[in-house]
This record gives sequence, C-alpha cells and structure tokens, in this order.
Amino acid sequence: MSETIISADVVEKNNAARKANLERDYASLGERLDGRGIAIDAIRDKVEKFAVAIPSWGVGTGGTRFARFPGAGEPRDIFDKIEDCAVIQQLTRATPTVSLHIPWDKADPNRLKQAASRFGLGFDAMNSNTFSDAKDQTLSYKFGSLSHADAATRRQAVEHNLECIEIGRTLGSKALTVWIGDGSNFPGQVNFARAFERYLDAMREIYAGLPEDWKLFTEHKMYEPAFYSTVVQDWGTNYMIARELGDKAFCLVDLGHHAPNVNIEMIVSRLIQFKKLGGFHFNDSKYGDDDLDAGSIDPYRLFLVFNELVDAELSGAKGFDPAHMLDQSHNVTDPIESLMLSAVEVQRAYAQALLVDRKALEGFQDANDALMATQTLKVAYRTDVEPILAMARLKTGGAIDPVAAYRAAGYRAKVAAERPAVAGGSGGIV
Ligand SMILES: [Mn+2]
Repeated sequence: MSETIISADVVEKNNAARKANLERDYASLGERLDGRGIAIDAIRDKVEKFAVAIPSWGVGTGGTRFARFPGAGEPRDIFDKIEDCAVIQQLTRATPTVSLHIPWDKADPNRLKQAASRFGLGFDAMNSNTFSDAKDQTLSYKFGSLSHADAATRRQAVEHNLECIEIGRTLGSKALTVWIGDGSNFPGQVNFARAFERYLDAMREIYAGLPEDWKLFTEHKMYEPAFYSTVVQDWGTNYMIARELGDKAFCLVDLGHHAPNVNIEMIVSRLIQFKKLGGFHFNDSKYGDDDLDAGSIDPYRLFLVFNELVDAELSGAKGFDPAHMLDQSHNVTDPIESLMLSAVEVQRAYAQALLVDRKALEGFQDANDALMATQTLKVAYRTDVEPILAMARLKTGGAIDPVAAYRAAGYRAKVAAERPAVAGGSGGIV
C-alpha cells in the first residue's frame, strides 16, 4: 500500500458531502446515454484506465521573459516535486507517472526511485535540456546544441542525452524526449541544410544509445527562443527526423507549438496514419507557446484531437500507444490545482470522444452530409461527462472534487511553512 500525503479523512469527508449528488447525476446521465446505445460503466472503465504524466517542472511556479513571481511553498528540489505530484495523483487518480527534466531533476537515481515508489508513482519519458547552460558546463549552447557548428559542443549535447537515457534506465523510464532551442535570429546566420544535417547526425548517435524497448520522441516547435528560423520547427521536419532515425523514433506533439489556427487534429491523424505519433504535451494557448492549462482556451480543439485518438484506438491500430504528458507553466495559479484540473480536462476530452457515434459519422461522411457529420461530433462534445469522471475518481480512491479536497486539506499552507523560498527555482516553458 503506498503512502498518501493528504489525510484519508479529509478526502472521505469531502466525498461524503458530494456522493449522493454524484450518484444521482451518474444515474441520470447513464439513462440518457443508454438511450443513445452507450453503456456508461464501459466509458467509466476506460476513463479509469486513462493516464497522463505530470511534468516535474510543472509543479513549480513558472515565469515569463519579464519576471517570475515565486509562489508559496514552491518545491525546493525534485523530492519536493515528487511529493506535489503524489498529491495530484492521490486526488485525481489520473496521473500515476512523473516526467523528469535533466539536469533540473538530477539526483541519485536510486533515491529518486525510492521517493516515487513510496507514493506508488512511476517515471514517464526523460527530458534532456540543451536549451540552457547548466552550472559548470564546459561549452555554451548560446548558438545551439545538437546542430551547433562546433563538433565539441555537439558531442557534449549528445553525451548529455545519453546520460539522460542512463538515468532513465535505472528509474524504469521507457522514453527520451528531445526538444532543442537551436535556430537562428537573422537571415543568413545559419545554413539551413548544414544545421539540419548536423542535428540528424547527432540524433543518430543518441538513437544508437537507446535500449531496445525505449522510444525516442522529438518535439517540434515553430519558434522561440530562435525567432527567424528553428531547426525542428514543424511536424513535417519532425516526421522526416522520425523517418530518418528508425522504428523507435516518433514525433511528439506539443499543442502550443504551432502557428495560430493550425489544424492540429489533422496533423495528429497524419502521424497516426504513418505510425509516427509518439505522444503529446497537453496545454493550451491563445497567441503562441503560452503553456496555459489544458482545455482553458479551446476545449473543442482538445476534443477534436481526442476524436482522432479514439478513432485510432477503436480501429485497433497495431502499436498505437501514444504517451500523454502535460506541459504547462503556471504563473497566477497554484500549480497543483492547475495540474489537477488539466489532467481532468484531458480525461474529459477523452471521455467525450468515446461518446462519438462513429457509425453514424461515417454514414454522414460518405453521404456528404457535412451538417449532420459535424453535429454528430457536437452531440458528443456537448455531453456533460463530469459524473463519469467524478465517479471514476471516487471508485479508484480519489476525490470527487479534487480542488475542494486539496483546499480543505490545507496542503499549500503546510508546505509553505516547511519549504523556505529558494532563489531561482526551475519552472520553465519548454
Ligand atoms: Mn513541450
């Protein structure tokens, strides 16, 4: 039995006050779904099994290019971060794994493993960092890392990624995510083809260091920190990389890493079709790579992405097993509350997508009935699946209302007293 941080009494008391209402809402929704030929318990079973990883960097307060305002009780190190992640998992039951960022989270891997298993947590994809200079680093990444013009700098970046794999091996991780900030700020600063070739050569070395049962995720991002050109800027380049590297290489889609109005759900479909979808960094955005909470700006787009994922899941596509991770930055909210709600939002989009009448949709598509086809999606999207999500949490020992239970437990005030503020911190937008 793993340890819990929030007292079971608090969770039980909170659930007891909400249980009768939930049971009534669940029964009522069950009846309505029954009329649509959908068994509510089957949807709930799937929701219970759905998981999304918490990024270790997400539990710290983020910042902007202008300032960073520290939050109370911020985690001081990776061990505090693991405790915060354990709270999120305890109350939502949707986040059983943590995704680490090295060197931010560097510590004795055996201690890390112990700290996580205390709370029944596992480790998701490892993340390397060659977009900033670590303390005491020999060569700077100011002008790039894996695509740097200088071979010794590229070598250092490759070695760092290989070290991330080594740490991940001990932790039981099965994937490495690589995002680089390499690019240029001026036309002519970098030769596009030569920089990309250097990047591919460096990635081939990292790929060669992958254990047999690991996956390599490459993450594209249109711009920032480079503002004129970026080496891995879009899904087309990302697909080329995955194709060049081999069967263990996949594309990672961060929802905020595209131009405004790009049809991300179609990108997802293309990557599924050609077996190169590795997984997601879920978040939301209004203008750029804002790293806002998942589903906070455009929940319909999140649903449409899940519509593609569920379509692939139900068609039984072989080897289809995308990784789900959150990647957010919290500047004005308690990161634990934001991450709990984001995990729930991702689950919500999944549950709604499970409600799509796919047979009817296909019929409308074949009949060129655009209006009814789109209405078929809307009927699923408009269904309030909250009772399903809450019941899934209750059944698995979580909280019917995670934020209410968290606030009732007074966790933030407690850790604020225990964790004196530290300079720096490691929230970030990646
Ligand atoms: Mn990301």
